[in-house]
Amino acid sequence: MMGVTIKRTAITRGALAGVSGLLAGFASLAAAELVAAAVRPEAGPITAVGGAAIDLTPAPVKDWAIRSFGTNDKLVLQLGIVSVLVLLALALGMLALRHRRVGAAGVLVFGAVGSVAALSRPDSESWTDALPSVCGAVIGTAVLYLLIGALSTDRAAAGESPSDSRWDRRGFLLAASAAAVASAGVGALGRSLTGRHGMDAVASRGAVRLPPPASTAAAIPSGARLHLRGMKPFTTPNKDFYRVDTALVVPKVDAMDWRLRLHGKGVRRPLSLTFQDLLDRELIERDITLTCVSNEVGGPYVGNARWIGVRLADLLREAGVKPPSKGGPADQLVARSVDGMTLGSPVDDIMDGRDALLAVGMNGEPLPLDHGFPVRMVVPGLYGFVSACKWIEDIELTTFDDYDPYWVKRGWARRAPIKTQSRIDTPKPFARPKSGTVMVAGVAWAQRRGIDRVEVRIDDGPWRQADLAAQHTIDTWRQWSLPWKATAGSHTLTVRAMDRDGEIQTQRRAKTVPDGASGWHSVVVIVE
Ligand SMILES: Nc1nc2c(c(=O)[nH]1)N[C@H]1C(S)=C(S)[C@@H](COP(=O)(O)O)O[C@H]1N2
Ligand SMILES: [Mo]
Repeated sequence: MMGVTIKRTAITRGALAGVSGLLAGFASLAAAELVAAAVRPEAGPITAVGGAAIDLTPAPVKDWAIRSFGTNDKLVLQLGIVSVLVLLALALGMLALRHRRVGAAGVLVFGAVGSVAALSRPDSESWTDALPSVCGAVIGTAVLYLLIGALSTDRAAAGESPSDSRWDRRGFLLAASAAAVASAGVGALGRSLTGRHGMDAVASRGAVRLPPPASTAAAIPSGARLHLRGMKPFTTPNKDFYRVDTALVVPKVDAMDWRLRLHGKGVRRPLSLTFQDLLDRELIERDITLTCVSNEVGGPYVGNARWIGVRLADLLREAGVKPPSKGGPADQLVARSVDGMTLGSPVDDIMDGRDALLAVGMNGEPLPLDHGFPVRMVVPGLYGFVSACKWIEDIELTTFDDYDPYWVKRGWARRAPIKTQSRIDTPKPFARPKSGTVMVAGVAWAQRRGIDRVEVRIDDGPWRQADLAAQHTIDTWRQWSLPWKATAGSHTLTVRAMDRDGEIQTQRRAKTVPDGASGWHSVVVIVE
């Protein structure tokens, strides 16, 4: 009888020790959140550790995460971090029940990990970034020590009355509830302060009035848009535009405080520009299709928008920069964002007459925060990771020999022009259309070259020429369609494009790493 009671008591105390660990973890994250709101929201332990995890993840794994979870990859990462923390907190609670000081001190290890992560972030500029993790760890340690204290009274430990759980049940419940309520309050306060932090950026975006561009975009020919069900619109609305970046917390930049520095090799007159300086310059408006190197054949990471911005080549010339083809010393332009991301583009490409932009507007509004407010780069013909720096704040002229930007350090190519690609948007994979005429349609892109022809093959039949919608500009994608007399059964539809250089899209299958996927897009349908 007595044995059973002791065992049950032990189990209860063990479980409550686990709960203590969880409460300590919760208290420590809440405290860290509050301190981070005061110091810098990005220095919070979850964001810092998550950011470090993203940077340390090998390219193939990252690519797999983007492929499997798409834009939810960051949410999945955060859930992963929290799950690991929950398990470790339970374990620490149990440990603390046996070795109170050791267990409680274990929380400090997390503080150390969080601090190191926060301080090593590329956007970290001050030792104060360690404070959220340090304060959180100290609070967590104290909470665990106190709660475990209530669980293990000396009397119970001395075994005076083993049949009865002499630990302070009431004391523990009170302390635990107090810790839970206080943590929830502190966490909520931290959250609301963090939210307020971004409000300057939101307000400054709301106050932006984009001047009319000196050079407007050419009108999109009515023949450029096919009105077919299942097709994506020619111009991708901002809310549907794909988003790919490493930012766990979207940088909130106040346009009024923003400055862009332009400096480096061969820069005779370094520049420092405000947002207003940019708006006061000649603005141009262009339709440009952006593509991510992580886009699989047939994938969704491509979008077309109407950008407004300043010609980057004009700024470079003003600063005295010459492209290497004209004897300039710098062949790489490295753009750096406020969150420490670096992207490198060939100076020759940017100055070859294409509309490489420092963009301030996207589809008629200031850049959305997710897409780089207040200023980003957009370069026709180059994958985003070698050109499209969002939240840009610094441009340095250097060489490909001297500096490898973020993605290059992680196994991606130094130079990455966009490969000719085509995609079937309708019918969808494994659709079951009725036999008769079925519209096969989609898009093709070869920015800087333009699309000359699109061909579709049914099963192993001959290639058939698709009807092309009008080509708007060589920097935008082009829609195409083909009416197909579908017969009952399972069929494989395949598409390929030819660019205006006469180059046929290669059949050779390549992975996204290091310089973009290639191969033909196929869709299997079952005609009824
Ligand atoms: N600061 C910053 N800029 C960035 C990135 C990033 O991670 N951080 N990702 C790049 C990549 S890989 C692509 S494809 C484009 C995507 O731009 P979008 O999210 O506006 O579609 O942004 C580029 N600019
Ligand atoms: Mo990308």
